[in-house]
Amino acid sequence: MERDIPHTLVEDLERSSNVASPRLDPARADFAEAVLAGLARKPRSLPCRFLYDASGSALFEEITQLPEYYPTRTETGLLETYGEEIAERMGDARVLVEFGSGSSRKTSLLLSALHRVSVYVPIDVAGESLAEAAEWLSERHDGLAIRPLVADFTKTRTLPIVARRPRKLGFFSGSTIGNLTHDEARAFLLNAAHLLGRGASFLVGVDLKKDPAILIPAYNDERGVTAAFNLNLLERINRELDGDIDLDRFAHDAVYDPTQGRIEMHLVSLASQTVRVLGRAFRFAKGERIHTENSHKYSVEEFQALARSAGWTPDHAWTDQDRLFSLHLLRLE
Ligand code: SAH
Ligand code: AVI
Repeated sequence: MERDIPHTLVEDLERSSNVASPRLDPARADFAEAVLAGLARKPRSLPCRFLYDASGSALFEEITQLPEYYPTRTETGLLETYGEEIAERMGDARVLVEFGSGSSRKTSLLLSALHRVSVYVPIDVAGESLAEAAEWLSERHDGLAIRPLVADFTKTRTLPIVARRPRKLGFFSGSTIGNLTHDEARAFLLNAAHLLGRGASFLVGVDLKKDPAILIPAYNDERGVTAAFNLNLLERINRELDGDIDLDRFAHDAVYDPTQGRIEMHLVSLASQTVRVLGRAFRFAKGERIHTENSHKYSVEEFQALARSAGWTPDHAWTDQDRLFSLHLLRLE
């Protein structure tokens, strides 16, 4: 969709780029606008959806394999154990819409149990990983029509024509809903209700509240993969927005805020320094932070209350033995 880009920003982009027609690239303008605004506000923050360029998506896949990062293997285990039961409860609708589909590895497990699904719409901001995932999935699920949508799932208001059937299935895995604030998550669930329609079933993966001694290492792993994932945002700014940020002068930090029930990722300035992005200067004091991601954790009851507040009826929740992760089935009556 064409966006309304402030004139000065378009000029900045044109001045800074040696690539033809930056004016015609709304994705870059969206990134530029968010970065200039996010670095100017105090405290500084950047929207976490920008963590997922091609390198960021690859680093996230690496995170999912880390011994400290329990969410992916635990949710996969739940799908392997309860797949048939989940599919039975989800019903026989033909269209599956997935939000933040990433590599679609868990989707393949779900699709193997959802025998009636014939149309799959994965929605993701990361265009390259979306295309790769679509190809990977098409090799494994014969006859499945895949219609990827490169879009922000908080702003998606319509689906491709083949998916416009009255009753649909939804999937939102990985606890990506935890990357939204409670208000954003409620708005997302309201919009998902609009997209999926009356009679819809929605399967949502949600990370559970737990001991920070388990949470902190999951977001600050020994090998430093999560640090690289976080710092890649600065590298993306340098590459796409003509930045001059020295990555050695920022460090990854992950903290748990018990009052908000969330992990926060930050980038901490290791020195008093000035960085430049699109010709604009931003002064950092030593120790000053850029907040790059929230990852909210919920109890089963807290998430069910949130879902109810957005018009969804909780149908069932599956959890693993160690109560690390939950899979919620919601219905729209
Ligand atoms: N569901 C997958 C991937 C989780 S990673 C799994 O469980 O493994 C989060 C995914 O959501 C990434 O692929 C990222 O590109 C995508 N994403 C993050 N914010 C988004 C947004 N606002 N709109 C669309 N996709 C988004
Ligand atoms: C995608 N999302 C649910 C991940 C999470 O756990 O919040 C992103 C992530 N950030 C750091 N590690 C993983």
